[in-house]
Amino acid sequence: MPPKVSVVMPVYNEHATLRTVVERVLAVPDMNLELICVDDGSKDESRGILSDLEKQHPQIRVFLQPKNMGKGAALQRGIREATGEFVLIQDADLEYDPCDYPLLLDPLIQNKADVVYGSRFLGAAPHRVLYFWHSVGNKLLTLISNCLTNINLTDMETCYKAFRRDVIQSIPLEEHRFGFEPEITVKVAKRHLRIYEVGISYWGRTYEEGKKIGWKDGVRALWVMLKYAIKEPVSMPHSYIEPEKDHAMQDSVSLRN
Ligand SMILES: Nc1nc2c(ncn2[C@@H]2O[C@H](COP(=O)(O)OP(=O)(O)OP(=O)(O)O)[C@@H](O)[C@H]2O)c(=O)[nH]1
Ligand SMILES: [Mg+2]
Repeated sequence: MPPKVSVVMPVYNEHATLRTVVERVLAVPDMNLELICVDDGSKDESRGILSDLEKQHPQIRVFLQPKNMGKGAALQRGIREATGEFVLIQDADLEYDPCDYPLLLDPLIQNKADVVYGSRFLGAAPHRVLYFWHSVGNKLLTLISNCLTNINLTDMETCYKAFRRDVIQSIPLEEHRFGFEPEITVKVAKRHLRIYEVGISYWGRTYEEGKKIGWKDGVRALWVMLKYAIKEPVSMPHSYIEPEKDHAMQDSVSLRN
């Protein structure tokens, strides 16, 4: 039996894509997963759709936020409820492809990584060609994040992030809206966790197709990065490397000492 994975899906007014994205998540072969959907006070039919899906599929657990509180708050709720060995974030639009789960989970399953980011700027998978200035903004935010944390990511803002559950549940999260990505990046970097990146496909959408993120979110991300770069203390992981599973890594650590 493969290790259990908790897929956490924040949902806000996603009636157009919700059924399809849930079907795609559940259709990934050879997975042992629970799908935790957190509705963030949707005003469209998303809640009704989630309640139908929960009745149809025993792997789905639905949680309702009392009002719209933001993606970060929805993720905090979902992460708290997770029971799998690993936790993976999945947006409820169709910009990311669940077929990439095996790629994302592989470094975690091999116990090489504590955290895996799916990068839209790496690899040969299809990437929709979209806004030039958006890609500049994304790369600039990633560059600033790298300067502040001294890690070499290529895509800090990616939605596809996967974690060991004990790791993500041990990190206190504070950002309620779109600050989740820069907050978690600074916090994992400060903890000196083992971070990997894998190239993923990206089926981005245009503003006409429903894209919402704008330049103000970029400014907010900058502020969040600076805030946690200053206030988050540096700490070392204590027991994240299981010795019996990772002799090679232990040996290389002792050789360096
Ligand atoms: N916009 C928005 N999304 C939310 C909120 N709460 C939860 N979400 C969910 O968070 C995920 C990401 O939201 P998106 O609006 O797609 O944000 P994004 O992918 O960073 O930006 P886009 O380029 O606009 O797609 C989706 O699954 C949303 O349904 C909220 O308050 N506002
Ligand atoms: Mg999106």
